[in-house]
Amino acid sequence: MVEQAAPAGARQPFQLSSAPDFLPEAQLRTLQLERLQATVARAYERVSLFRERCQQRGVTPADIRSLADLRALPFTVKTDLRDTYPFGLFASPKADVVRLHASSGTTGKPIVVAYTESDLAIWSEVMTRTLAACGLHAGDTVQNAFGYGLFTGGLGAHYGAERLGATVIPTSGGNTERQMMVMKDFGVTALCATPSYFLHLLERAGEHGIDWSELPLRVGVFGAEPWTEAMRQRIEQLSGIRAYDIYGLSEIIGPGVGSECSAQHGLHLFEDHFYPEIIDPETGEPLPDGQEGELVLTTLTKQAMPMIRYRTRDITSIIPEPCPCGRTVRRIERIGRRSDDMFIIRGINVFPSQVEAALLAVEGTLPHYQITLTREHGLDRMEVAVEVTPEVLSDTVGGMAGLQQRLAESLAHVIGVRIGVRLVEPRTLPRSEGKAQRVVDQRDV
Ligand code: DLL
Repeated sequence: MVEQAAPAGARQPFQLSSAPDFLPEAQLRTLQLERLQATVARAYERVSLFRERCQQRGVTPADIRSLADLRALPFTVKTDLRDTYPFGLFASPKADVVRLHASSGTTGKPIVVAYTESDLAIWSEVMTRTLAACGLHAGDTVQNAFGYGLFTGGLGAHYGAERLGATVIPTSGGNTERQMMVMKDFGVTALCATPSYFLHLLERAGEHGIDWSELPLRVGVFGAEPWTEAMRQRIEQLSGIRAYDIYGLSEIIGPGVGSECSAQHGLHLFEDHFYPEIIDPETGEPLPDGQEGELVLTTLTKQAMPMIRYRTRDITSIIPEPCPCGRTVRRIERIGRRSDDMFIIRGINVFPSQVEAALLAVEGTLPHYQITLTREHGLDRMEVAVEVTPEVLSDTVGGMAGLQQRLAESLAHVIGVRIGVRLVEPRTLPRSEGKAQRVVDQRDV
């Protein structure tokens, strides 16, 4: 299946037919091996942390004779970036670095990531492939509400959309009034944002009397935070657009690591540039396709900051079946959780995405919720606040109690433990302009 063609007379379109997404598998593996060998040699020569770790294990670049030999190499973890802050993992002289981004994380110093000119060209390429996979083409008008700045979302999507031949409107995140104006007046056909910020825009559009069905908006390109299939369905129902999931992380390049396609099942990884492995997060051992574990990525073409076997902490699995869209680059399941966002309630492991799925399975709620964690006498407690629709709010007290009961049951069913639910009025929970804060952790307060 090939995505929609560009309208005649548009700027030079991105050539989907020649895109590396469709390479025959053998050719792709050969290309990956050549690139892997070059990357390992570069990192070994130029990054002392990597070289020392290889020496401790007795491996040299010459030992990488097949893709499977990658397993002999050491992992890289987030703390390696923090410990070598700011520039310790760079493999290019500062003079060749043309861009820096940083990811703040929740505590301490940010991590800094670097790009050479060639890295930026690759980033534009993979973002172009991302947007094409989401059904965008030359001639589209793209409102880019990913944040511009140190965050990679804004500039990543920007260059990809320009290279695709689209018209980009760099609204960045926030300033919702202006977003409304742009969406209404500029003929926007595609919008990039975090899914939580898009929900906020949808809500505000209703208040501004904007009728979605009259807008030419057709596609939403959403990512940077976990969101469930149930959330996609809500978004698509409420807005009438097609909502696609895109994935990436600063350490690897930013957005542009993987993307859904028209099949909307799993995200294709652009594996001619980023080589995936799935490992058991406890033992570090590789897992077979289809089995869930931690995604580990190795960059194959990055110059300024090659990443070898980077442990993403994102939990997913490789989908073994070929995709109906015809792309040969492999797919991963959507990222529902990270290995570090789990909390334990009365002995049961709970992930925020399970809470989202359980809440959205019940009619009468809005897709806005927040989880609060507290600790009493050494035990974790969890409460979920969820907004209800205005109709529910005007219902009888009995109606509200019934809804609360249904939500508690749905949560108990999904999670296996009863959790406190608090119903709140529409528009009372905080709205995000970027990544939503789904969990408020007061356990150390
Ligand atoms: O969030 C890059 C990005 C920008 C991706 C715009 C997609 C769109 P970081 O700020 O470094 O980079 O955060 C990376 O966010 O390890 C995941 O845990 C999470 N994440 C990103 N995309 C998704 C997604 C950008 N589609 C971290 N689903 C990653 C679930 C996601 N989690």
